[in-house]
Amino acid sequence: MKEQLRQIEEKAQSAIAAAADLRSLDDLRVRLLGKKGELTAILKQMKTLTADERAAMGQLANQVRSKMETLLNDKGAALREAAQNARLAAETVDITMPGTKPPTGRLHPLQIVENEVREIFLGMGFSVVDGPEVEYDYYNFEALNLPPDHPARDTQDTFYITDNILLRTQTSSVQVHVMENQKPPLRIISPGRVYRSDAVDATHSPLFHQIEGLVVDKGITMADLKGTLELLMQRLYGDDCKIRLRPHHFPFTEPSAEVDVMCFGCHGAGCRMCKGEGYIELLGAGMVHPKVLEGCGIDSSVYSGFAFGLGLERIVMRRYNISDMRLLFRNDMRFLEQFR
Ligand code: 2NL
Repeated sequence: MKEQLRQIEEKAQSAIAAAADLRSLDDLRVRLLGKKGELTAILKQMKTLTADERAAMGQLANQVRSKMETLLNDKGAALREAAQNARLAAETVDITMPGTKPPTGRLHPLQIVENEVREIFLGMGFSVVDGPEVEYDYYNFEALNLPPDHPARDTQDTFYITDNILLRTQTSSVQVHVMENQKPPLRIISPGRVYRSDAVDATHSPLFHQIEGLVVDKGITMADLKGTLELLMQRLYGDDCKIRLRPHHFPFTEPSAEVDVMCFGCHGAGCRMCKGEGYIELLGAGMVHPKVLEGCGIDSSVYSGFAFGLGLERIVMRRYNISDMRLLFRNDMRFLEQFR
């Protein structure tokens, strides 16, 4: 029996030493010390011994048991520490590694230039107003001196929701709302999407962007109009930029003008880009028609104003030398990534 105990201890010692992980060590603990374990089996044979022998054997068995327990516990601690160390090594973060940059978006060229124009006008004391893209016929046409059957409606054919609700063709509609609801002095711009029933080509799109401006106060003249637009163009294209007003007709302004900017290909001398003109047409403007003011409840004998409308696409194409408007709407990343 003594020899058996010695063998159990010897076998246990090498088995514990060989245990590779906590699971097999646990199995081992059950096998060595459990109710069905080898040590228990020996103890069960003790009833065949004399009292003296039993005492001596019991003591020896207890020594073996506590020796095995100590070995099991020590091995358990060693395995746990090794597992912890392996995990720490595996999870080490090298804080000196360069990070992976998430791809950042950037502004669309239309937005870049719109923001620039906004800043220029905010600097001149204008406020920016927004309004609905779905409008009543009244705000898009009638209030702007374009009654039904007016021939100029042909050039601004649009998409109709009902007979008198449509997609706006200009952001003037926003300014009509402002004139109805606020008293002069007014200094506003209204940027936004507008719609026309046009076929798509290199210079046309059924959806495009406009920035309109409106100033109404006592004593506003054509000189204010020219000064304001000249400053805008100098901010956009450089301090030596000049503008030129040519007589034109719009139903909502009188007098009206088309505004040209000096060609920056040739600085006014005439070249291929401006077809020898020295100037390039960029926007339309004029003094707000008295009928438009009166229709909005503004006394045209006290107040006068100027207004202008410019197409954002045209400005952007000029600025970045883009020859086809469709590029602005195609969402091709190779194109869009070029703009800062
Ligand atoms: C163009 C250029 C223009 C206006 C827009 C306007 C707005 C109000 C009153 C009077 Cl509320 N006018 N806007 C004026 C002149 C030109 O846009 O080529 N339009 C067809």
